[in-house]
Amino acid sequence: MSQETGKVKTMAIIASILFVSGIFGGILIAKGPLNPPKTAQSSAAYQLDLVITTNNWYNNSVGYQPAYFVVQGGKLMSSATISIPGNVPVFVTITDYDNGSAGVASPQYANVTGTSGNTVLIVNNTNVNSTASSANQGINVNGGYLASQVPASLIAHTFTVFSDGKVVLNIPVLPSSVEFATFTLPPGHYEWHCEGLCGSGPYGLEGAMTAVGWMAGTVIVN
Ligand SMILES: [Cu+2]
Repeated sequence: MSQETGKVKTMAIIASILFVSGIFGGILIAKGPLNPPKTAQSSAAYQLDLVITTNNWYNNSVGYQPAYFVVQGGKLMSSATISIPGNVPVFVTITDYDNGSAGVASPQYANVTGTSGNTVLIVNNTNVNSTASSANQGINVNGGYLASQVPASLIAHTFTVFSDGKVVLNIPVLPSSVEFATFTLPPGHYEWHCEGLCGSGPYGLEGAMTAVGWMAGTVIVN
């Protein structure tokens, strides 16, 4: 076989592979699920996962400070900018690893506002417990409590969202708790801030409380 014939044969084989894979590829694409229409996508609920941890090194004079993080793609990311879709129910889960309470600057932040029913489901090791029983596969579960308000002195942090300085969302967060709520916001740029006195300094308003990506940031609603 001459080199030229070999090249031609190789080309013919490559061409037929491309042709066959083209046909089957076409069939696979045609048989694949259709992309959902935009309207269906935009009406779907959105899951926002926030995590509060405490062992974050702030600086040598302040030491460790608490900080909010956003779970994205299985990783903890900065909370400096939180992006969520607009006019869509957002299911927010706040997991608070902070076991201490800080209190709040103003009693209004003890109220749950801007969530569905103005309530939050609070789950922690005190209010979720179980009792052995002969029914229910051997366990009776008491699962958290739905709160529209919490004692101000127990608050560890809040997730509070402002629009032009006005509170549009306030979720008080208790120590060592996981909280669940749903809210919907129209598109726009908002500010978020923790209103717990969780920072450093004599009033707990310094350190993390002044720092973007720690206890403050922007919420971009698209
Ligand atoms: Cu805080």
